[in-house]
Amino acid sequence: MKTFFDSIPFVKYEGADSKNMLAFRHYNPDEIIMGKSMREHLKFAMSYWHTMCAEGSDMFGVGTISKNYGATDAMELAKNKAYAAMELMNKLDIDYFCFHDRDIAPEGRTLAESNERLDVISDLLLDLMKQNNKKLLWGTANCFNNPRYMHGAGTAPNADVFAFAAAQIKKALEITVKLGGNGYVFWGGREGYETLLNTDMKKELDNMAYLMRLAVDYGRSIGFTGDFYIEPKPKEPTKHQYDFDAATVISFLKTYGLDKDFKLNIEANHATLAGHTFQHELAVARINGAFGSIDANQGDMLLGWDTDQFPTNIYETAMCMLEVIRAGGFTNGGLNFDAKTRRGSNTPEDIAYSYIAGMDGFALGLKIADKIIKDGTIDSFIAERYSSYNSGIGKKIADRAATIAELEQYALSMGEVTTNISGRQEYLENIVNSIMFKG
Ligand code: XUL
Ligand code: CO
Repeated sequence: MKTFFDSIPFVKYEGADSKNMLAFRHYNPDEIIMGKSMREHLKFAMSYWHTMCAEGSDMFGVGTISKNYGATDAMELAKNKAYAAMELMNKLDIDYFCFHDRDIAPEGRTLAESNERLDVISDLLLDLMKQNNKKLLWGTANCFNNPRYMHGAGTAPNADVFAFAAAQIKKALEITVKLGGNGYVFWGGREGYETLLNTDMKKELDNMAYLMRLAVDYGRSIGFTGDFYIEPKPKEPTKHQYDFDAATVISFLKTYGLDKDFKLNIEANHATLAGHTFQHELAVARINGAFGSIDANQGDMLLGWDTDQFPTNIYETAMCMLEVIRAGGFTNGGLNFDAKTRRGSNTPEDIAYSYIAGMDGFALGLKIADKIIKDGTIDSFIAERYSSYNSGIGKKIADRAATIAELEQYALSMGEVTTNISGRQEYLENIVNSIMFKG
């Protein structure tokens, strides 16, 4: 079999003291934490688009790394990419991957030709996945790149575009089911607007929901039992994306009766673009029963766009894994590295260094989250902070058995509140630091 990543070894766990940067220092796939292996907890996935396709171009310059895989035509390229993807996942010990339809097979001159190409490549991927024991975390359709989607896909003012998007999503669902995908993602790339001077917001939202309803009904009819996800993002490419953040998306799903079939795919960099922490978005999803999957990356707090960097901030990965554990862990979801090497990190080894950094970052995050839970200070502090609801007037409120007149009587007889106690934020931050760093 042709190989493409000869400079990358099979990466193994060597422990925290290893000096080998092409080894895992913290990700020990078989180590058991809270009764489950790290492999099962973390469910790492490779993003096909960044890792197999993107060549490092930006608005000011062309690519800096070739993802040509020695191919001379578009279909040979797609096939070589599939082989290369398996080789890389094997070397990095990653079990899952995620793709857009157009990442795995190039768009043809017609929709029919695009679909035929998807058939050919998905046949190949199916074989390769069986041989290499790889799984599809989720599939999706790229309904944002082609100029036909300049005004949106499901939210386009042009019904022909809506129909085209529906057809593309139908095929992407078929491929996802064929490859045993656990999830199907809607990221509303162009589903937003630039100005209300030309936009009927209600019509666009109604249409977007209808497209999702069509996808759910069709997906279920062809045997898709996994989760549909919406991936919230507040801006970029449009000024105002409809799927702004977790709370907006949950309200949308409930309004249109889609909440039984959809969960959320939370991306760290999208959370911060919305002015939230990653942990906030995960918690909003969790408390609404909508926690699904994660696009693992990090942004740059000095920049106002989606930098999709590999996650190396351990405080963030720890808070993320704390939320994942509180949500009961992943079922159909996992940690997809929706992340790319910087434009200046342009060698195949940089891809390996990046994944190792991200995987070790989340392995450490998992270990720290486990320690925070076992230590118990944070959880018991939170429980204690609300303990006034366990007895007396608080118990009545908690039981929803109080009347407003009774509460007034209580307040009048109290005179003034004298029972507020410190929230101890800095103390708690230092507790987390004392668990994370032993010096
Ligand atoms: C874009 C983004 C997408 C989705 C899949 O910001 O995150 O790659 O994850 O379409
Ligand atoms: Co993403």
